[in-house]
Order: sequence, then structure tokens, then C-alpha cells
Amino acid sequence: MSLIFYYSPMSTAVITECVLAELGVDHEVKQLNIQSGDTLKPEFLKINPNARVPAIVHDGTVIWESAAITMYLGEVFGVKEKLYPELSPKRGEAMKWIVWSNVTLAEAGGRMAALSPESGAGTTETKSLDWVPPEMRFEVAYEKAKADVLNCFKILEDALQEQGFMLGAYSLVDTHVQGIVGWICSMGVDLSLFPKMMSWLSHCGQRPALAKMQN
Ligand SMILES: N[C@@H](CCC(=O)N[C@@H](CS)C(=O)NCC(=O)O)C(=O)O
Repeated sequence: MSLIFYYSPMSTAVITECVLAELGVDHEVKQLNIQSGDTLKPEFLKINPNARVPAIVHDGTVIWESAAITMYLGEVFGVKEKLYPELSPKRGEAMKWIVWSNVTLAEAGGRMAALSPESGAGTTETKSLDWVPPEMRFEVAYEKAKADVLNCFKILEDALQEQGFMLGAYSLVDTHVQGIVGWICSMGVDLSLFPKMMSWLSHCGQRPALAKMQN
């Protein structure tokens, strides 16, 4: 079995790093520097023509998009470990949250990052594909993005009312969604209105694989 992981620190690839750490799957890491333009080099564009990390190559097949990678790794390595549901309606629920977090939540978060009036780290850095020049960042669009994020957080908070983790017991859904929520919180979103989310984030952070990575 061969598994290659294309990674960059402080990027969406950290979610895949957490998933691989939870699963304990052997893999080779190829670290890229986005700011130096590694993701734009022809050899990486052959792996991911979108010029983005994460990407994995499993036994010669390339998979990109973090949601697809989490679902794939979960299906292949996570079912026996009880970190991903077997083929059942629960599997559908897992897919629902993972796709939602990338398509709806991260989309709103991405708008927020790109339009933030404060030029800062991450996606707003010059040279990033997502960088928007300061004169093109509109306050009203930023506020709309923030409202969309808060609406998503309310949906997550309500879902967490029922149970401690997203699917009841801890699963790769929590690993994945907490990564996106953590990135959005790093932009200074106030979580005090969302006590269930705060407690969920803290429980996720106590997972040995995630706690080890934070040290
Ligand atoms: N939808 C993609 C997003 C991946 C993405 O945006 N990656 C960023 C880092 S967070 C990237 O590689 N950016 C390269 C660049 O900005 O040049 C996924 O979930 O995998």
C-alpha cells in the first residue's frame, strides 16, 4: 500500500493531516510552500490542476478536495476503527455534514477571509489564489459573509443540542468539521452565543491524535 499526502501547514490540508492522524495510516508527506509558489509548479499541477492542497495519491490514484479525501479515507480505513459509519443511512448523515462544511460553511468562511478589512494571514495573503486587493474588499459583502457564517454556526449548534458529537459518538465527521470551524474562529468570530459548539470543540481537541498535533 502506498499513500502520498500533499500538505501545507496552516491550510485546508491540516484537516487531512488530522484525519490521517486519527486513522493512524502510514503515509509519506510531501510538504509544499504556498507562498513560494509550490502549488503552482508544473509537477504539482499534474497532481492537482486546481493548484490547491490537500491532495493524496493512494496506490497511484490521485484524490483532491478535502471532503472527498475524508470520506474516502473514512470508507477505506475508518469503518473497522469505528471512526466512519458503515454503508447505512448513518453514512449518508456523515456525508451530509462533511459536504455541508466544505460547500456551505467553508464557502461563507472563504468569503469572510477574502473580504476581511484586516489584511492578515491565511487566504488573504498576497500570492494566495484567494487574495483580494484591499480596495476591492467591501464592508457590506464582508458583513454578509459573516452573517452567513453565523447562520451556519446556528445550524451546527442546533444539531449538537441532540448529542455530544456530530453523529453521537466521535467520528471523522467531527475531525473534519472542527477543522473548518477552527479556521473560521481564527478570524475572530465570537463563539459565546454557541455554548454547545464551544464544548464540542474542546472535546474534539482532547482526542489524543488532535491534542498531539496541537503540541
Ligand atoms: N475546496 C478545497 C480547498 C483547498 C484550498 O483552498 N487550499 C488552499 C489552502 S487553504 C490552497 O492550496 N491554496 C493555494 C493558493 O492559494 O495558492 C478543499 O477542500 O480541498
